[in-house]
Parts: sequence; structure tokens; C-alpha cells
Amino acid sequence: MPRVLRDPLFTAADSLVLTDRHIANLAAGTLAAVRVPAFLSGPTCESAMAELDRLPTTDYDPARVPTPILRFGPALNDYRTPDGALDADRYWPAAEAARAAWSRAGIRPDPIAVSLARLGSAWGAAVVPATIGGRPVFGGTLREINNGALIHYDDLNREMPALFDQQLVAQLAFNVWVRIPGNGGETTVWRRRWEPADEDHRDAYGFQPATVTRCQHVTLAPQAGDALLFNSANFHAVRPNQGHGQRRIAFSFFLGLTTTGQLTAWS
Ligand SMILES: O=C(O)CCC(=O)C(=O)O
Repeated sequence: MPRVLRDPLFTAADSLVLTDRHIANLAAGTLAAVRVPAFLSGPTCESAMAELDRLPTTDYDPARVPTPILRFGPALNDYRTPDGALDADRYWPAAEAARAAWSRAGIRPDPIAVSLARLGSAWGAAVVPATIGGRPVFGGTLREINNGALIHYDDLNREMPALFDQQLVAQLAFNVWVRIPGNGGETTVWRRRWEPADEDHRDAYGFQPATVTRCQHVTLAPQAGDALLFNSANFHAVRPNQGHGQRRIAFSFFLGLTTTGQLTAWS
């Protein structure tokens, strides 16, 4: 049997306090993930759940994301043209409509605002929206992933190069859950990034399991209220909920570390 060599730094940290060091290590690619238990309080999760029905939800583009994932708020890569640009005519009206619907829903406390403020105080400077031609993009989708998510990576520098006014050196995924299934729904992050040869193992927006065979990984099963931050250039996936009628609902956005040391957010 070949010896399994492990990277001792690629671990999942559990921490009540999120720090700038966590964010820096995730951006540098050494740390696998940081989970912050009870990032949102029980009442904040419950009041968000009570208001969710007021938000207009839609599926991702089924041609790109065949597993049903319900979401509120536009995700930039659903508005990607075949050459990696933004379909601005479709994106901006959707972004404005989502902003208006979010403010009409008036969810208080606002889980996105609370999350951005905590991330900003960990980093020591406010998180600002990423911009395109000076115009802030939408940040803060709500996603219901009950049937899992394929093994995939998210790296805007690769998917939509030079889209933002800001230049990104790292991209992190932030999720905070307001509902979690009793069984299933774990998130796995592999110590493995995309390579050109992986294109031979594409599976819709994701990649076949062989892509990550024998790669070191961490698997996390967050509870409602917990937040999870990881470097989204690492392959990651979500196990389907086990059992009927269980819901897995998170507020989520990406964080980008820029060449000027700023944290930007988008969805
Ligand atoms: O829901 C999760 O655990 C991760 C979702 C995901 O794929 C992402 O945030 O990029």
C-alpha cells in the first residue's frame, strides 16, 4: 500500500471567534475550513425562517446545475456568457429586483448584514461589495440545497476573468445555515484544485468522484446557526439530505481578498 502523506495544516478549525489569521490562512490555502458555531443566534435563524416565504426563489439554470438547488438572489455565474463575460442585460435587472425583494422582506436581524459585519470586524476593515464599472454586484443569496451539490470548485478569476474592478488573489465561500437536516447534508472540502486534465472528468457543473480519489479532505456537518468559511478553489461537495422533508437552507456569498488587502463580497 502506498504511504498516505498528510498535510498537517489542512484541517478544519472550530472557533467561536473568527480572526484575520483564519481568513489569511484560508486565502493562502493552508487551512481547509473554519466553522464558527452559533454564528447566528437561534432567534435570528428562526426569524429568518419565518420570513423566507416572502422571498421569490428560483432554480439555478438547469442546463448548468442539473441537481435542484433553490435560491433567492442572482449568482454571477448563472449570467456568464460562453466566453466568460457577464450577460449584463439579464444580470443587472435581476440584481436590482433581488435587492428590492430583500429590502421589502425586511428580515430583522438581517442575517447578511450581521454576517458581513462580523467578517469585517474579524478582518479589521469593512467587507465591501465587489463592483463592475463602479456598480456594486448582488451579494447574499439564500440557497436550499436538499439534494446535494456535485464536486466542484468556484474561482471567479477562472470562470469570469477580470470581471470586477477589484483584482482578486483568493476567493472564499461563506455559508451560514438557518436549517439543517437531521441526517446528511455534510460539506466536504478536498485538498485538491482544478487541473486542466480534470476537464476529462466533467459532470455538468461538477466533476466525477475519481477527480478527488485519495485526496486529503475534511467533512463537516454544521448545525443551524453555524457558519463555514473555506477556500472555494478547493474542490468541494455537499452530500444529499437523507430522509424526506428535511431542509438545508443557508445564506451564502463569496468573499474575495483583493490585491489591496480588501475583502469584497458577491454571490
Ligand atoms: O452548502 C455548502 O455546504 C457549500 C455550498 C457550495 O458549494 C458553495 O458555497 O460553493
